[in-house]
Amino acid sequence: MNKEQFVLELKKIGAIKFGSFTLKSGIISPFYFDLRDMISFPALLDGVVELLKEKIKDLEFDMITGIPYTALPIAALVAAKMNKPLVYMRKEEKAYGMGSKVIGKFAKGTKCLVIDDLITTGASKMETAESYEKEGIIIEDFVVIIDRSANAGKELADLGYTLHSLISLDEILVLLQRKSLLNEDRIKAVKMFNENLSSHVKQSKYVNPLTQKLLQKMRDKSSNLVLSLDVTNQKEFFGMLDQVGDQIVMLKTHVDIIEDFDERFIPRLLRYANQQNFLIFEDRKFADIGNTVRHQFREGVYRIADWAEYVTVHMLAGEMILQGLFEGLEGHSGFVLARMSSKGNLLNENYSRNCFEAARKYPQWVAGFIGHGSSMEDIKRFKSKFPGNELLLMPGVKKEEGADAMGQQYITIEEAVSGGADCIIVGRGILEAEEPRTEAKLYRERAWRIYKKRELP
Ligand code: 5BU
Repeated sequence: MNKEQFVLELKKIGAIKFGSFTLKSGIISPFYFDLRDMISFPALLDGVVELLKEKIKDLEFDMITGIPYTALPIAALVAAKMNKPLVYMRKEEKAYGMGSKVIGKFAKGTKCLVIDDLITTGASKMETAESYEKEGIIIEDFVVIIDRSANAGKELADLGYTLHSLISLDEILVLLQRKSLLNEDRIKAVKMFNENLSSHVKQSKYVNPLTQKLLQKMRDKSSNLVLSLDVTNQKEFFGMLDQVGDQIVMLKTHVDIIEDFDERFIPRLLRYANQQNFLIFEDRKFADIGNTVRHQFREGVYRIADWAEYVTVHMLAGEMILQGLFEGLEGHSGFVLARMSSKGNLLNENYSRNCFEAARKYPQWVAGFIGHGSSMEDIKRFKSKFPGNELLLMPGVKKEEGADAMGQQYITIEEAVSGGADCIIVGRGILEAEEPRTEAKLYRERAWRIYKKRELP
């Protein structure tokens, strides 16, 4: 069976349909693909197995898996015919004490090829890869029967995976049109539907109002450098700003470490922010109940809400903390701590995911996340799970990798920004340099060059 015959057969058995279909999400789609029933047609099943074998014959892998349910029987046949072991992962949550979620025998470090029926976005494939990787199985390649996505191949490539597909949506359209099985109008509808989907994604970019302001300032100053000005008196504080203020897009403060803090500090800080054109970000790491953080943010000695555009927020106390902080205020947003840079921190993957879920509901109050990673790819994967187009701010950045004596861990500017950091937060890398101004300039230029290539090509 060749590809053309295969597509025609799929159409015949109703596995690919064109018309008007209401999807689970409520969206009306002009096409619908469902390959589940293929197993009831032996010739078709045999045909797809042969096509898949041909597709993967030159790839390197030790075993095969199929994503349940649709792709599993297909993967089993391919594996048996290629004399490769098969494993799969149970869909159900693991009951206590059942051991690995993977069914089948394998050794850690084994390279596994993943077969699936369809791909719509790279996200679910990435989740699959991660669950296998957690079990010590290496995933590099995905093979799908139909690629109906806009650019899942690129999304996966960015994360270090390769997508191979038997056939794309476009190929199916061309083929069916050639056979007069699909009219012009239907084809137009499908194309329009896909274009709308992708422009919808683009339009929803950066709904947080403050984010626009930050992005504009970044472009105006050609800088995505945030200075973490962790010094303990006003003289050093403003002395440093005199040197580096024009290089940074935002100033990150820990106002409570200024030992000679008095009523002159904030007006002076605001004058600098105005003259040197930077935003202010108090890294207060709020973590209490809504009522308490409201006082901490708006009242007390520091009255942070009077002068800081951004603050950091822990999600430990639950999402209502956002309401406590921001409700009824304008011109303020939070960065949620989804990962930290310090060794042994307790913000694990599950915690990050919960942060994303909570933040998803409050785009007006969450401008982005604070995060870190062990490598560029680790950061890319982390960022790809953000619910929308939130910004990623990254502390723990220096020219060279390393650590301090109290648990801080550093990655390089290049890894941070290539991985997806929108701004880098740098403290001692600049503060302890012999010439802070030269150093700030260097950090700015190096981070901006990569960011610009990534976001403003
Ligand atoms: P450094 O001097 O570049 O190591 O300073 C880093 C700053 O970022 C410092 O003010 C920390 O409080 C802050 N920080 C961090 O280092 N790691 C984190 O995960 C978070 C904040 Br959140």
